[in-house]
Formats: sequence, C-alpha cells, structure tokens
Amino acid sequence: MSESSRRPRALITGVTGQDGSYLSELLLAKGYEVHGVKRRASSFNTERVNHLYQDPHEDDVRFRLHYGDLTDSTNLIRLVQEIQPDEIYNLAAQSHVAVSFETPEYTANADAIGTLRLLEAIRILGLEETCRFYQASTSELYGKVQEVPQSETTPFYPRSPYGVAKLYGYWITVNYREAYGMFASNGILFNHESPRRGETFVTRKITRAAARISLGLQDTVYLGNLDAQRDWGHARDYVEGMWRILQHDTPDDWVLATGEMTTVRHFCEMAFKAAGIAVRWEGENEEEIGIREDTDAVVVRVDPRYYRPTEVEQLLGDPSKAERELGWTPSVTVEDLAAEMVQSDLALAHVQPEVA
Ligand code: NDP
Ligand code: GDR
Repeated sequence: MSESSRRPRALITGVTGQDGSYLSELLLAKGYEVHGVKRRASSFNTERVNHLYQDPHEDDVRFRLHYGDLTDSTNLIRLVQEIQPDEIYNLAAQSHVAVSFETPEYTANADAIGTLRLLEAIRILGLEETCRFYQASTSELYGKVQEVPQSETTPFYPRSPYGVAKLYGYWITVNYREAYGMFASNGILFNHESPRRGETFVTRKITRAAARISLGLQDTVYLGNLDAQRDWGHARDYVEGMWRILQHDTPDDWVLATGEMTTVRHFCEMAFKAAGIAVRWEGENEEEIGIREDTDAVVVRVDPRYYRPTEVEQLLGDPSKAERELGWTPSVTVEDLAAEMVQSDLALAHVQPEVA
C-alpha cells in the first residue's frame, strides 16, 4: 500500500486497559492499523487484547504492540516518530482514584506530565497539522459538586491526586490546541464499565462478589461509601464516542455520560438480583449491612478502609452536546450493564473457582 493510500493509523496508550481493548476492536473494525503501547510487567498484562494478537511475521499486520511508558519521554518521541500516527488516543493512566492518594507523585507523573510528554512529542516531530490527539479526561474533574448535572461549562473542583493530575492533562490539551493549532480534544467521560473492568473498581468488585456468593465461593463483600452516586455507562459505547470526537470538524471538549445516576447501594441490589439474590439493608453508616432475603446471611458489610480522604459524592453528566453535535448516544442501561457483568463473572467463577 502506498504512503498516500495507506490505512488510517492510530496509536493507543493504555491499550491493555479496559477502554484500550474496546477501542482497538472498534478501530480495527473500521479498517485502521492500530499500534498500542504496553508496559513491561513481570507477568502477562495483555489479557484484554490477546484475542487481537497477530503474528508480526504475517503480511498486513494491523495490530501491533510496542513497549513504552508515559513516564519516559524519549520512548514516546521515538514511538510517535516510528509510527507516524494520524490519531493518538491517550488512555494510559494510573486510573484508580483511591490508589492516587497512596501514589500521588507517580499519578501526577503518569497522568499529568505523561499527557504533556505526548503533546510535546507531536510538536517536536512537527506533526501538529497531521496528527489528532484525544485526551482521556474524566468526570473526576468536577469533584466537589458545583452544579447538577455537570456539562462542558461546569466549573472543575477535583478531589483527589488523580483528579488534580487529570486537571493538568485537560488544560495542557486545551493549551496546545490554542497555542499551536493542534487538533487536540478532551473527552470528559463519566464512569463506564464492562466485564473487562478492573476488579478493584466498585462495579466489578460488586458483580464479581455477587457471582461468587451466589455460587457459594465467597460469603461477604466489604465496601466503602454506599451513598456515592455515579453515572454508569458501558465502555463499548464510550470508545465509539472517543472516535467520534476525533472525527469531528473541529477540536473541542465533550461530556460523554448517560444522564442517569445510581448509588453504590442500588448497584449492589441490581447485581445481586442478576445473580438471583434479593438483598435488604439494615443499620446505618459503618454499621450498615446487606442481608440476603432467602437465608438472612450478611453479604455486604462496610469497611471504612475503603473510604477516601476526600470523596466525590455525586456525579451526573449532561451529554446533550455530544448527542447533538456528534450524534452519540449511550445504548446500555445500568441494569443491563450490571446483568452483563454478573453473567460474565458467573462464567469466570466457574472456570476459576479457586481465585479469591
Ligand atoms: P484502566 O486502568 O483499565 O487502564 C489503564 C491503562 O493505562 C492500562 O493499559 C495500563 O497498563 C496503562 N498505564 C498505566 N500507567 C501507565 C504508564 N505509566 N505508562 C503507560 N501505560 C500506563 O483504565 P480505563 O481503561 O478504565 O480508562 C482509560 C482512561 O480513561 C484512563 O486514562 C482513565 O483515567 C480514563 N477514564 C476512565 C473512565 C472510566 O470510567 N473507565 C472515566 C473517565 C476517564 P497496565 O495494563 O500495564 O496496568
Ligand atoms: P471512581 O470509581 O472513583 O468513580 O473512578 P470507583 O469504582 O473506584 O468508585 C466509585 C465510587 O464507589 C465508592 N466505593 C468504592 N470504590 C471502590 N473502588 N471500592 C470499594 O470498595 C468502594 N465502596 C464504595 C467510591 O468511594 C466512589 O465514590 C472511576 C475510574 O475509572 C477513574 O479513572 C475515572 O476517571 C472515573 O471513574 C470517572
């Protein structure tokens, strides 16, 4: 294929994560050549993209992985130079809010300065006019509630080292757009989940526990703040939104959300119901417990260890701009999302019953 008629080429950082795997599938289905950045780890970390692997010795390989790290600017410059991508999706991050309180400096390095490093790579290599840039911004920017629902014009007030690092990522993306005329856009994405969600995020922790409790493999799940409210959608819908953001005529900032909000407690009820267990609640605050109706066994307990030093209590997105201008709409309700995740975790529990 000649250079002028070559396939569109995307570089995805964070390709081994939840969103990176769905985005890779989407772009491959659209005919892209996809290059992903994976980190070196002491054990395999490509589980979510193994099904996309192609033997690099074959002809017309369209999915390739490269070692890299957002904390290594020389690595990023070399990769961008070698790959010459038309689109970069910066999904790599230390993405766990609670963990960011434990590793604030690393989180800032990867999530904030990592974004700068990639933007600088584009600038240093003179690709400002040919390479579009997507930044994985987040509803955690809103943090302490200023208005409900939150839209592109709602003021930011981040409440964690993660949120503060992502605030830098957001603004440096806006700044490079304005300073250098780059096509650099932010997707301000509200929580999105799937069967591929990491096991320590609350939805997956709950669906995994509900599945295992229903099979008698686990007794109880310990959670933190049951009152937190989130706007939960399906990751597959949200990666479609990322792609649409980079196909728009002009670079801009966009909220992707469902416009529906659910408490952690209610998500528990939905997940346990999908696993065939009805739950009722007793007690308050740290004493609150979830009891299964059929046996009166306690299946949910609160452990204050999971409370955060500063919490984000309520996130509800207003996706009307994306609906109007990108034609993007979410297609999965939170009930269906919980049910799909529980079904997947039931299947996994059958295969790996010994994994605690
Ligand atoms: P995951 O935690 O599932 O994936 C994060 C990815 O980043 C993994 O591939 C991880 O690699 C990689 N990574 C972490 N640190 C580095 C580093 N220093 N250098 C290179 N790669 C690194 O996140 P999601 O897929 O859920 O989220 C994707 C992005 O979107 C993240 O930036 C997240 O902050 C943001 N976001 C997510 C939302 C959500 O609800 N899911 C909502 C809004 C924003 P490894 O597999 O080796 O750990
Ligand atoms: P969040 O997701 O912090 O919104 O960040 P998470 O699922 O971790 O927490 C959601 C809410 O649930 C409460 N919670 C618990 N959370 C976890 N992880 N474990 C628990 O046991 C537990 N109990 C209650 C939390 O306090 C919180 O209020 C996610 C990440 O994907 C970010 O990268 C992304 O930017 C945002 O979503 C949008």
